[in-house]
Amino acid sequence: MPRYDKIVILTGAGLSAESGLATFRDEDGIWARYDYRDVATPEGFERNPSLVYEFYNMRRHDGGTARPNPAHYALTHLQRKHPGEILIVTQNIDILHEAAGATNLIHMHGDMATMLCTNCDARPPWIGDLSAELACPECGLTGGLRPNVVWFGEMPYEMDRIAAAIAACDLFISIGTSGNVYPAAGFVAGARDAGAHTVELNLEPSDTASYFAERRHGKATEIVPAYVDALLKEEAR
Ligand code: BJW
Repeated sequence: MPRYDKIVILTGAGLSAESGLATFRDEDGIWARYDYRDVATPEGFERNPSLVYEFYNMRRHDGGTARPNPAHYALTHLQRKHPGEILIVTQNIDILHEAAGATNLIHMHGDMATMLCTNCDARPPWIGDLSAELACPECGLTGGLRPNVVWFGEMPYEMDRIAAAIAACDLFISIGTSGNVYPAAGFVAGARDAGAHTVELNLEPSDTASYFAERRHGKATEIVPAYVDALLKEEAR
């Protein structure tokens, strides 16, 4: 009988930092170079779609060359070895969890593998650079394609499934996220209210650090594999 039956793992940009992908709010992060209102809101896209296409084409190029790091692989290892259920909820749009072999995974802020057609709601594969001239492969209309990402003011994906998993989990682990962006930043409080043990694994204490029962701070490639090893050893006893 494992100590924890149902585990939810929330991941953020810090998990992919050591794969070479920039975080958002660190000193050298994406928001130090771009105003989020210009590139990560529906209003910004309406004002200047070319800038938004350019921003996400660049992010997709960077993401395409990135490889999973030992922290991504450690989480996949945990999913394979742990006898209970493990849901990974990522805020990241990169596809490094998939590349590392993760299975039960939700991209709550979308992903860079697909586009979103605002004309027909299709989410076809994103191949090549996005532009206003591109026609949707499903409905054939031009001008409606955008990155399949969740911007400020939009509803994150699969919130019902996430809420149900958090309400039922007995271990909640948050990795590489600053705790700045809701609703993800509120998951720890929900898990705690549901009686789960809560663990933060991050480079430094996040904005929501005080909500966690256990905190380990350091680089994801070091602390995540170490935490996974310790958890599996404890469960094997
Ligand atoms: C390392 C490391 C290493 C570095 N190892 N660690 C109150 C309640 C509810 C909502 C709101 C509220 N107040 C305001 C809102 C609205 C808004 C919001 O949260 N605003 C805040 C700024 C206050 N939220 C929304 O609009 C969301 N929608 C919404 O709320 O709908 C209504 C709703 C309400 C209630 C329930 C359900 C729905 C949508 C948010 C969309 C976010 N979109 C973005 C961009 C799109 C995707 C993309 O382009 O990639 O998503 S913003 C950006 O931030 C991106 C990220 O996924 C997200 C989170 O960032 P993350 O991952 O935490 O990165 P960082 O950089 O902040 O942190 C990295 C951390 O890693 C740091 O702590 C480092 O120390 C650490 N680190 N290197 C380990 N090597």
